[in-house]
Amino acid sequence: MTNVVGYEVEGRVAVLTIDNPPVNALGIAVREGIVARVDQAAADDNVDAVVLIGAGRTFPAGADIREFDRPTKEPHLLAVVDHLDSIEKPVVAAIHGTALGGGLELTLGCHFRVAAPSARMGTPEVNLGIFPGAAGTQRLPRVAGLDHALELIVLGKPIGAATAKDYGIVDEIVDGDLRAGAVAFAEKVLAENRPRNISSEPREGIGAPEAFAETIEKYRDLANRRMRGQDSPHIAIESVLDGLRMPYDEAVAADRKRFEVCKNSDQSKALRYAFFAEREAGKIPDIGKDVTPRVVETAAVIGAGTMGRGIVVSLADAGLPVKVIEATKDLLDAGLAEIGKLYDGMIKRGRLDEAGKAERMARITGDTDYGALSDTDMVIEAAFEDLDVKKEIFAKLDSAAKPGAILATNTSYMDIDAIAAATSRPADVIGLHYFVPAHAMRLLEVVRGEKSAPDAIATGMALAKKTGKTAVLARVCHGFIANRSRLPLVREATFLVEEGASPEQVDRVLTEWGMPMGPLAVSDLSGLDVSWRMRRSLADRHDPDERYMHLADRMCELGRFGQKAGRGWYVYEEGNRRPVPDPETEAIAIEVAKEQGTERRDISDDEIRERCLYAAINEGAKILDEGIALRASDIDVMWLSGFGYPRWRGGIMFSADEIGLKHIHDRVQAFHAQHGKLWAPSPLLARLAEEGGRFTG
Ligand code: 3H9
Repeated sequence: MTNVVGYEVEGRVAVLTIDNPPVNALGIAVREGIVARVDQAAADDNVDAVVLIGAGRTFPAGADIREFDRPTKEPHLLAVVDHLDSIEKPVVAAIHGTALGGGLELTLGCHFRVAAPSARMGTPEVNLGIFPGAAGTQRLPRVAGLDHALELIVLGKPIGAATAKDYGIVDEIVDGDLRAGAVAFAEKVLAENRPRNISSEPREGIGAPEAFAETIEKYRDLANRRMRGQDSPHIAIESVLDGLRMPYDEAVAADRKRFEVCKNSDQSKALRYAFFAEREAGKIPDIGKDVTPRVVETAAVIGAGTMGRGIVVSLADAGLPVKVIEATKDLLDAGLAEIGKLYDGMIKRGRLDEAGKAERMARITGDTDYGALSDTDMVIEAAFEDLDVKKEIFAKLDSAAKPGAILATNTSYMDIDAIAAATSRPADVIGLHYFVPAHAMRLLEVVRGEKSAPDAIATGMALAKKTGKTAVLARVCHGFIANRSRLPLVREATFLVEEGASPEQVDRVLTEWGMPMGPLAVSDLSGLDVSWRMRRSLADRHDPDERYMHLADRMCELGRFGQKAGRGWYVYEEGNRRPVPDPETEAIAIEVAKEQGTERRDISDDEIRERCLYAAINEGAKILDEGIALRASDIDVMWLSGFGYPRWRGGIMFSADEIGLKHIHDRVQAFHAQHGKLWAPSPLLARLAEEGGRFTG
């Protein structure tokens, strides 16, 4: 029990070291160990003060999230934190790495806190659908003041050691050896006979909620805007307010009950699922730790269009020197100028300064000659979506790039094996599918071709990490995982408009489900012509028995390309991105419905939700069944980081499991009977529905 918390005495200071890799999570063994060791120190006549520190990479990064699925074992973390208050000898927390959630709460039970300069601290619990349930909501306001406490608790973003010192959370920053510095600090506390700070005691300046109405309103508003639909930030605020209204003991007693409800909520389960799904996505069964990614110290991007420019920025932001290759000097200059403008935009929004821009721009060089690529470690092609163009580029790359360079294509749907076949080294070819805008979007779909080498794939995954992106692996098929699973949702959205729903009804139903924007407003934003071009390029492959998106084509034929044209599914006033309903869209829909023999009718919100979501889920099941995705949770990670699917619903596949696969299969069958071939049920969905199974375990 105590072997996860070590005990050593230095001079008259006991050093308790929590050693529970990888992140020193506060599972039951650690909780028991801390209590036992603290009691040992309290009873040890050779000890006058205590230092609590983490071994390895970090101070505890929180409660053990995996334990949340099981009944809580005593001692509860709250009891551990409270127990620290009762020790007569000063206890100093020594923080390095990430003291998060229960980890930070543990430090608040200590009487003093010192930190390494690189340490980060925070209470990210809201991101897991809970709140700091080990008295963080009571102690943090007393230590840091209400505004700073609410900032940490409601927004869930960690802060650095220097800010923590400004907020009064950290007493001293220790340069050099943390353990030695913490012991020296404890000795100073003893020498100066400093009183112990007990953060559960009432604090001056923290009073009735009415006195803080404005601050509280500010965080309610931020929670509504940044975590729309999510309950936990509001529950966290209620918990903080309890602390203003009640004595400490009553407030924490209320928290214990509230925490259990929160932890068992559907939202928390989905958010915890999302946390582990993201970590799982980085694991590829046949590419173990023994496969080393290739060294990438230089990169190049072919094409300085919208996508190429975003990729260049994401690479330069991560510190990589990047060469931009364009066909002509004019195109190159225009591309580089646009990249400069992207940085200007960041400066305007206060996210970068001029020096930061200059530093990044200095990493970016341009050329019109593929010969410039002879020493580049990774080349990412971001040219026009045309298979012949891409094959031609890859043939050129084959002769220009050095042996072992990674040759990546940023295609969003094309056959990577066909592209790889244009080279003599298909093992070096992978897909890196970025999302617009590539420098800002978190998702990176890494596509594994038939012949991609394991270390080439590992390099793609590592590049994602280096550039702050979430990578998900896909196999080759038209549209890979992300676009292939989303297309059916957009398809149904347009069919529903043809059948009688308005774009605003369709979009409202999906935003009510939690999407940040409706699919039709998104199409207007990204341009209706993008998928129109794709449909036309596939015209010869179209199965006449499958329903076709005639209305979407008609919108494009009429020049309704979306925001850039001032009209698409909606109309847009000059210089305004707000979609305004347009009666002309209905007139066009009526006309197309007449031509296609589609009966127009009143459509319920339920039908819109079911058709849009279940079409995507059915396709997701096919993607899984065909082995295009390694696991259902990978599809979910794509929807969370690529399409803004509400995190508190886990992802489409997790949502399907929660709704029930039997119900979904029944509805898919009904839609199949009504709307034909596109709705053919996935065999995997049929099987799991029959067995009472789940996609996500
Ligand atoms: C809480 O504290 C509630 C309390 O208020 C009240 C209680 C009553 N538990 O992310 P990584 C695993 S709620 C269990 O890849 P990094 C993770 O799954 C908690 N496991 O590393 C992975 O496992 P595997 C509040 C955890 O360096 C491995 O550790 N705290 C936990 O990129 C490495 O993780 C949080 O929400 C955990 N708490 O990032 C912090 N944390 O190797 C959650 C990690 O098998 N954690 N694991 O895949 C993080 O944000 C990041 O993990 C951290 C490290 C920044 C710490």
